[in-house]
Amino acid sequence: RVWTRIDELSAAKHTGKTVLLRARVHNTRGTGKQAFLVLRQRFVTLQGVIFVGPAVSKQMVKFVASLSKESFVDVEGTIVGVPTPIESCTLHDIELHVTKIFTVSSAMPRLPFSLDDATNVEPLEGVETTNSNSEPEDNLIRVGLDTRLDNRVIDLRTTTNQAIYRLQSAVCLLFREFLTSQNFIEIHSPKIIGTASESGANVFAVTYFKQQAYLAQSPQFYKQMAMCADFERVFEIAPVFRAEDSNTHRHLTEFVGLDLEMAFYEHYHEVLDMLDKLFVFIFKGLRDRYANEIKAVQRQFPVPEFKFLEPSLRITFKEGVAMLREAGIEMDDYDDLSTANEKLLGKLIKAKYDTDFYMLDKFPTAVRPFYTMPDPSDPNYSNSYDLFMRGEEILSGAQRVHDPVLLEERAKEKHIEISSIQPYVDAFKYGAPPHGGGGIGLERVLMLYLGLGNIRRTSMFPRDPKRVAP
Ligand code: ATP
Ligand code: AMO
Repeated sequence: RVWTRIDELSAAKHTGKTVLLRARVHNTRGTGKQAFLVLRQRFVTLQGVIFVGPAVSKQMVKFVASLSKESFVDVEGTIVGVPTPIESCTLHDIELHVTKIFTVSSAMPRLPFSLDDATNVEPLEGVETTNSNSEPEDNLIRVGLDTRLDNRVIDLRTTTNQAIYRLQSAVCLLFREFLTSQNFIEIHSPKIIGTASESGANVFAVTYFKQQAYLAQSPQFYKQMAMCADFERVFEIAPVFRAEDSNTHRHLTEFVGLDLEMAFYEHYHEVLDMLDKLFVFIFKGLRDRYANEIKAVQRQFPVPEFKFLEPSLRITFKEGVAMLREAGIEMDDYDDLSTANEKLLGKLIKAKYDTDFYMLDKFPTAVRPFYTMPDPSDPNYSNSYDLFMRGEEILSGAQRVHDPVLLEERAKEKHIEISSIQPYVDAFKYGAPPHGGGGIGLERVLMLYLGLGNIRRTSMFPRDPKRVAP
């Protein structure tokens, strides 16, 4: 038997042909002698019709009309062209005249929510939308995020979610494609580690036989040790664990880290140049290869198109602080950016340069991890940077200290017990190339690119301080 996919069907090729499909029942409607059923595969729908006739009994029509939504069925029938377009289906110029239908797996008659309700336009708190009034004035039902996450498998069947997770896959694909083309290799570093790499407080401890171990907060030490081992250019796509009790729209306790590290020759800006090209490649790839998915998400979440410059905008931390001060913000030279100031700076930059993406270079040394290289010409600042999308951080990175003496000194200043990071420090004792890199949060990139306002919308089964199921 030959199985057909709905998205392969066309009036030109299939009119008059008999086809066999396995699909979900998106909905049904019966009128005695005939019944309509919308069949769905992933995000494409096709109208099916069944009439009483020589091969079809009245009971069969009744059975079709009574099928519960979301059931899986095997259907055989003939493809017929229709004179007036079927607005409610993706394929609007053909329908399927059903001759045989079998239930493969039936869904409970009551769903936690309807898929149609779950795709109604959603008001987005604190996110700029294309309509001036982001609070829709209609009586449509909206499904809350918790209800969706509690019933995630059903929620994920919506067209919007089908598109979001294809786009998530696309970001990883483009990340891999670009870096591979630049002679990076993909590595896999351990997720059970003996010591914290970022700071002590936010690690999940696990009992590891007779000793204590931790879930990796970042592949930081390992991607740097790969530099010491002469791999020159590496990347990793892997889970990152953070025991932060942050109940915000942008923190998860487990997220997917897109990390990279590279040796450079003369200046750490070689790393920034690489990051610039990487992000432009990703943004263009999404825009040019995934326009349909982006459109599908925008139907539910109407936000302005994501804008970027080529090459990307690059400003220094000092310049950023000056812009904030000009806007009336009081802050010291070496203060970190608060979340509010980060967002404000994003707005100021958008107004001035019309870009939703920029790089902020030369952060104060005091607010960066111990492994960050201070700027040799002014050690109050460092050779480190954050990248922002729509005014929120999506990447942190830096040139690293590759001199073991300075590394120990910097660790001690940050009150880190050297014995706890000894194997990492030792890695630099046998010669190490100057190198730098960065870590990106996959869910944040997608949330901000699409303007979804909550990171839980871009994590298939999100983990936050209150949620470990499903
Ligand atoms: P990010 O800065 O986005 O959190 P990061 O990994 O660099 O990413 P930190 O710099 O440690 O993490 O995060 C601190 C920022 O997150 C602060 O600016 C703070 O505003 C915000 N934040 C953290 N926890 C909370 C919380 N519980 N409620 C509100 N905001 C929080
Ligand atoms: P950092 O801790 O800033 O840097 O993390 C890098 C990027 O990871 C994402 N991110 C998160 N995403 C979701 N939930 C969280 N709780 C969360 N925390 C961070 C952000 C952030 O920009 N070792 C360095 C990277 C480096 O220097 O190479 C690091 O981990 O997008």
